[in-house]
Amino acid sequence: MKKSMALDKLLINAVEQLNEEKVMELANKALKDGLDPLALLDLVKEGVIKVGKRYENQQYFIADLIMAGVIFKEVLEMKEIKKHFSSPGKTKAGKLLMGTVAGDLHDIGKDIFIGMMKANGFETIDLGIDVKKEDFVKYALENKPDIIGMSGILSFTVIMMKETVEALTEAGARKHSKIIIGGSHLTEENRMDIGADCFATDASEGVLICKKMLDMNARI
Ligand code: B12
Repeated sequence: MKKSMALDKLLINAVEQLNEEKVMELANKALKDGLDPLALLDLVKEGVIKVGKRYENQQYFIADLIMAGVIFKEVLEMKEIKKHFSSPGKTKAGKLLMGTVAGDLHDIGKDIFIGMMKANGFETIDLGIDVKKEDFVKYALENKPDIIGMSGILSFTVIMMKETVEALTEAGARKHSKIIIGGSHLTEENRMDIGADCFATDASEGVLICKKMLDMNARI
């Protein structure tokens, strides 16, 4: 137990130091020692939050944010994580249409949510990053998803989310679809202002909420 706590700290540290090689070595070791793949992602997330703080304090620069993203993506490519995020087979729990809203290029949170929804039997359509409200509307009308998910990591994206929700409402896309917004900065107050059906600050919480909305049991 003591040993694994130490590994946790080492891993978070290695991410904060942007030591890619060390992160991968520790991540492999942690999984070999039996760490849950999702717990590993939480540790890496803790590390990149520290990178973000250093950026805010001007100890780190944009190149360092880029490196943090590269490291996170490398962890997401590990076979244990990919396996965890793969679809369980033919089960069709529902359809998710997902994108990061206009003006925002962050896609790691979006990809984790998509992975978890896939693992829960959802068919997923990924619109990518910097998605215009017109595209959310177009693909929502075409695909009639059960859930429309929007990711926004930058604080100002609440404005884009609100405009996108308004456009979806005007186009009648909400007849078939529930809207979930996600991002660590979001609050219930934001959700009400934006007009989404629900919000989550964490991907696994988002899956539970979606399953609940569609009345199913979640497998996280
Ligand atoms: C890596 C990174 C980048 C990379 C992104 C690479 C990529 N492929 O995504 C790059 C270099 C592109 C980048 C750019 C910028 N970034 Co940046 N970036 C980060 C960093 C370090 C990590 C982000 C990350 O991946 N976190 C890990 C994931 C797993 O966490 P997450 O995104 O929050 O997602 C979780 C939840 O939010 C939730 N979730 C997310 N979406 C959804 C959706 C649904 C539906 C659900 C249910 C849940 C959900 O689930 C996820 C898992 O639990 C953060 C620091 C931080 N505190 O997050 C800064 C940060 C987000 N960036 C920041 C800034 C300022 C920028 C730039 C403006 C910098 C600049 N001057 O250019 C640009 C903006 C570019 C743009 N237009 O988007 C600020 C944002 C400040 C703010 N409050 O708005 C942060 C917080 C850093 C800081 N502390 O200052 N960045």
